[in-house]
Amino acid sequence: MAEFDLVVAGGEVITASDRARCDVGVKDGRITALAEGLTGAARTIDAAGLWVLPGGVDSHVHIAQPSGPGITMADDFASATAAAACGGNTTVMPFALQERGHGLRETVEAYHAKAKGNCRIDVSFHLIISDATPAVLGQELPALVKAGYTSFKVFMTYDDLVLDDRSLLEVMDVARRERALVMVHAEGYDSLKFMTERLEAEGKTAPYWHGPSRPDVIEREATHRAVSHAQLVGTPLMVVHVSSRAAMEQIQWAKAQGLPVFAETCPQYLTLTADDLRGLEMDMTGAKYVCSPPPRTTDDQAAIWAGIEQGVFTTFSSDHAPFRYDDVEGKLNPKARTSFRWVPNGLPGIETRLPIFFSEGVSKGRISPEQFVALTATNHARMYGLYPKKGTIAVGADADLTLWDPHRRETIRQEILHHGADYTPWEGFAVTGWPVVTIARGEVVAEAGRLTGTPGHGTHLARGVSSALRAGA
Ligand code: DUC
Ligand code: ZN
Ligand code: ZN
Repeated sequence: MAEFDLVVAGGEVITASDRARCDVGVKDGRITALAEGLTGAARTIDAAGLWVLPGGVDSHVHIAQPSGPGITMADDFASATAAAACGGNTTVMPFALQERGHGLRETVEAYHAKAKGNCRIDVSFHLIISDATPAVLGQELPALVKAGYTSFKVFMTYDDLVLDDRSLLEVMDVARRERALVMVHAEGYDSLKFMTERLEAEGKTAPYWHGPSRPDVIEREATHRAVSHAQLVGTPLMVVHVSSRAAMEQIQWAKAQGLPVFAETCPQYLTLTADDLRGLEMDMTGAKYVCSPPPRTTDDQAAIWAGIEQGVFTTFSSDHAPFRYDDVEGKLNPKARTSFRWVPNGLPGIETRLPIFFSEGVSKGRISPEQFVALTATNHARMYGLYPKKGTIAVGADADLTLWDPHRRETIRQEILHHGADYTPWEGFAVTGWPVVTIARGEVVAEAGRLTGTPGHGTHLARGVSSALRAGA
């Protein structure tokens, strides 16, 4: 029997901390050797001229999530994980969203039923808590954390999801006791509603006004409030999808106090601006860019880049929340034409996160390849309790690898993508650097933009404790 099922030969192996030209030997889905000149493989992939990176871990994606009456997300688990694999990812972390009136355990089971047999790469669910009942706080949440659902998101806005301050504190307190990580959507409910109603009363209803309805002041206030709540309770906090200088400054302030506050940002906040929501002439095409928080200004982009370079951000995620544009169940649903508030919130980005960040970051000299790996894989695994099984290249780790061509030029176009959306916000965006082979637990799942694995290869991962909650982290 061959010593290795697979050897990836002659590539430049790059992790968050090191780089070396060596072969990667794989047996039974795990890395069993890192050395020069490995032989005895059933299959050898020549990686000469390529970089061998840990497979991307995208810790913030939405898949098959209920999105309101008459609205359907554009991706199920089959299409989302196919797109993720083609985009160089080997693990994604979607949310299991609790709808009010429903329990958490039944919510998780429903998402497992949707995912089972359909995933091409590994998945692991975060929870979204929308109904912090005594049973949820006292029994369901503690039991689910023990079962490996060690992170959950809370919302400070949206009629169907918002938690009031008392509930936020209660959820954070469960997280502290059970050693789970709280992720927060930091936009304030009342201020946002006030702005929305004021704009609508002035007849400002086109998708463009989505941005002005939720200015950076609203994100800043909520970020500060969430940080204060986490400090009061004494638990770490992950502020997801940070979009603005103002919100980022709150995180810098928290870090300067020594608080365990972490931050995530996304491609849309580096590459899109509020002007994209104008569409052609303040028309509905602006809906293609409606996401929350909204894209801001070039000054905010510069601030976020500076934050990335200086280590303010721990993770770079897609916040993939895909809706079709030309669809009555998507961005062009009938109510969306009456006001921006009804435009489904989110962008498709699971397949384009890595190329955009590599191109704008590494190819343009803003970050090192090692920082790229940390921000797109290793830190996700650490923060969400998957390290060192995921997020690195080491003997014993899962053989999750992306063979990356750092010089390949490509233009992002809808026609080359695999997601269920009918558009990409980055149509025509030119990049340098592209994933050419994706290997998930030793199986080649995507090669040159073609799917080569099987649905069902991906499995659900129970997770351990976040590095944010481990002593000395
Ligand atoms: N928050 C997200 O994280 N994704 C989509 C929409 C939202 O509000
Ligand atoms: Zn959110
Ligand atoms: Zn999201």
